[in-house]
Parts: sequence; C-alpha cells; structure tokens
Amino acid sequence: MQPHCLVIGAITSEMQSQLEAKMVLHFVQDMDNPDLFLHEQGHMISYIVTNGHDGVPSRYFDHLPEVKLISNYGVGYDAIDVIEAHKRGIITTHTPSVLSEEVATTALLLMLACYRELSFNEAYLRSGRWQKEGNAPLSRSADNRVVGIVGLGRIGEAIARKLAPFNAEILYHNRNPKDVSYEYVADLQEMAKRCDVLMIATPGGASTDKLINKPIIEAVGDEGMIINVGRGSVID
Ligand code: A2R
Repeated sequence: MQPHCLVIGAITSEMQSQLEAKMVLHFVQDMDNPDLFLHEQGHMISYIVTNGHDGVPSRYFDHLPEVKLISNYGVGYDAIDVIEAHKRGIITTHTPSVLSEEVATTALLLMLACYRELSFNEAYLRSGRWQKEGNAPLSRSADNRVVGIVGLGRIGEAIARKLAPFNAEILYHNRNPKDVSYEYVADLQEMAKRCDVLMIATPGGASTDKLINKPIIEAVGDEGMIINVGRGSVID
C-alpha cells in the first residue's frame, strides 16, 4: 500500500511524476475545502510536500497525527511552525544552497540595475523618448561601493564574492561574527550609516520581523540603496 502525501502549493510535473511513482498525492490547491479534507482524511497522510511561501498552516497539525516528514522545497521555512513540528516528532527539511548563487546573482543584478537606472533607461528607449529627446541623464557608478550585508550566510557570502570585480568594500551584520575577511559591524544602524548599499539576505520569521525599520532606513539615507533578497517581512 502506498503512503499518502499532502502537497501544499504548486509542484513541477517532474516532481509530481517522481512522487506519484511512490505515493498517493493529495493537492491542497485542487481542493474546494482543504479543512474538510483534513478533518475527514488527514489521519491517512504520512508526508507533506510544500514550499517556503505556502509552508504548512498551523491549524493543519491537529488533523495530521501520522505525518512523519515535512519536505519543504525552498530555503526559507518561516511559514512552517518547526518548533511545533519538532514537538510532534515531525522532521522538517529544506533545500539550502540549491539557489544561493542565483539569488546572489539577482541581488547583484538589482544593485547594478539601480545604479545604472536600467528600468528607467529601458522605458525611455522603448517609449521613443531617446529618439525625440536624446540621451537619458547619466547614471551613477556601481564601482567602489560600500556594501553592508545583513545576513552573511550562504546567500550573503555569495553576494560578497560576486561583488569582488566591482571593488566593493564589504561590511556585514549577523547576530554573531564569522571567520571571514569582511568587517563585522555589531551595530546595524552604524553599518547602515556607513554603507552605500544595504543588502538583506536574512531568513524571515519573528527574529527578523521589521529589522529594517525607520532608523535603519534613515541611516541608509536618500543616496543609499536597500536591496532585499530575503523575506518582505524583514523590511518595515
Ligand atoms: O545571525 P547569525 O549569526 O545566525 O547569521 C545568520 C543571519 N541572521 C541574522 N542576522 C541578523 N539578525 C538576525 N536576526 C538574523 N537571523 C539570521 O542570516 C546567517 O548568516 C544569515 C542566514 O544565512 P543562511 O542560514 O545560510 O541562509 P541562506 O541560505 O543564506 O538564506 C537566507 C534567506 C532564506 O532563509 C530565505 O528566506 C531567503 O534568504 O531567500
């Protein structure tokens, strides 16, 4: 008899066919009333597949007494109450590192696009303004910037590495300093004051909720830039 698996959020067809070869899948997003399904059939479920954004709604736990594993195909797991899962003997997994380089590249892309006004310039060109009005205003250099990374973890370190050709000076703020060559700044506001770009790559959840608040934003200043590749909840 195949085990039953609850799928929360969309999965790829490749994931679906691999999972279907081994278990019976139940897709929350195809259900008219997921709560009714859980009430009636939740006891059959052994596994949950979810992602970092949909997670597992906390109210589901009471209806899933036989679940052994929550497999989260994402890095962030702030949408899963992992303490509650642990209490119930449920293992929670995530997929760190898989997309670190891509997220870091995106962070760099955003920084370069902001300094060089890519969005503005593309719209300027496409709307015909360049032909009519001539060159768009010059933009700022992305070179030699002081970049403060909030959350120098896997993604943060990849961002720092990818900034090397731009001769960036890297500062970082974590809860704890690391054995790296970059300068650690224990006071986030001080780091925000010193940097041109504040890069956010922390996890979400309660400990980082609105970590980037008014005093930090003011410290970055009008000429500064904040780029967040972590959770939206980190910024007020
Ligand atoms: O604080 P530490 O020493 O544990 O360092 C971690 C840092 N971090 C924080 N920094 C400041 N204030 C906090 N309250 C705080 N909480 C955590 O964030 C660590 O250096 C970094 C996270 O690094 P990793 O655990 O390696 O995560 P990764 O793979 O870089 O992904 C970061 C997040 C994901 O959780 C997704 O939500 C998002 O980026 O895509």
